[in-house]
Amino acid sequence: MKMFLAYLILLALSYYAAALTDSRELTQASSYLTGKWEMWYIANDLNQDGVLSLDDVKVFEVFYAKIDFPEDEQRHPTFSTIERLWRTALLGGRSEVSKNEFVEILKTSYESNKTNFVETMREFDRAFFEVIDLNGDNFLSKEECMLDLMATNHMDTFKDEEFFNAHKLVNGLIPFEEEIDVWLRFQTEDDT
Ligand SMILES: [Ca+2]
Ligand SMILES: [Ca+2]
Repeated sequence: MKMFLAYLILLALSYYAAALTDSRELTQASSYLTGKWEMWYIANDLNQDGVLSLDDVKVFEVFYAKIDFPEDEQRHPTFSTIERLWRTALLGGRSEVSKNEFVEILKTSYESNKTNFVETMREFDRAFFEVIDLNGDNFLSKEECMLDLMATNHMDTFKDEEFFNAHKLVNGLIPFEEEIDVWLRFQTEDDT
């Protein structure tokens, strides 16, 4: 009888431990992370009409379409990747979204599968950086960053070159992977 009781207690404890483990594995977006997404919504509203839509990505495209690319043929496939990701990952397939809807779309995606969410954001960031990396060397120069900030109406971010110099520079340039990591931490991390 004692053995049986001990067995039952062990069984109960193991279920309890499993339940604790499960709850730890649930991914929930913290208010800190959703706060960053709210800031990102405002930053992505490139035409500054108060609503996020495909018109915003057009602002970016129109700016870069005017610049002579050394690898001109590369630009259009990258633009179509950006549009696809903008439409699916940020707009949830709609033509435009409010700030609350935007946060909800990201929250649902993040909480259902964080790994997929991070990979989608990585693809999204890479597509953008491929456009702004004008000479295609996989590094971002100060001039390339300035043009990007002009394209996205964020020149104020560049004040005193602080923004640029905050990166881990290699020979005075930002390595592509470093810039992607910086953005991924902003878009997907709960505590940085
Ligand atoms: Ca807009
Ligand atoms: Ca470059």
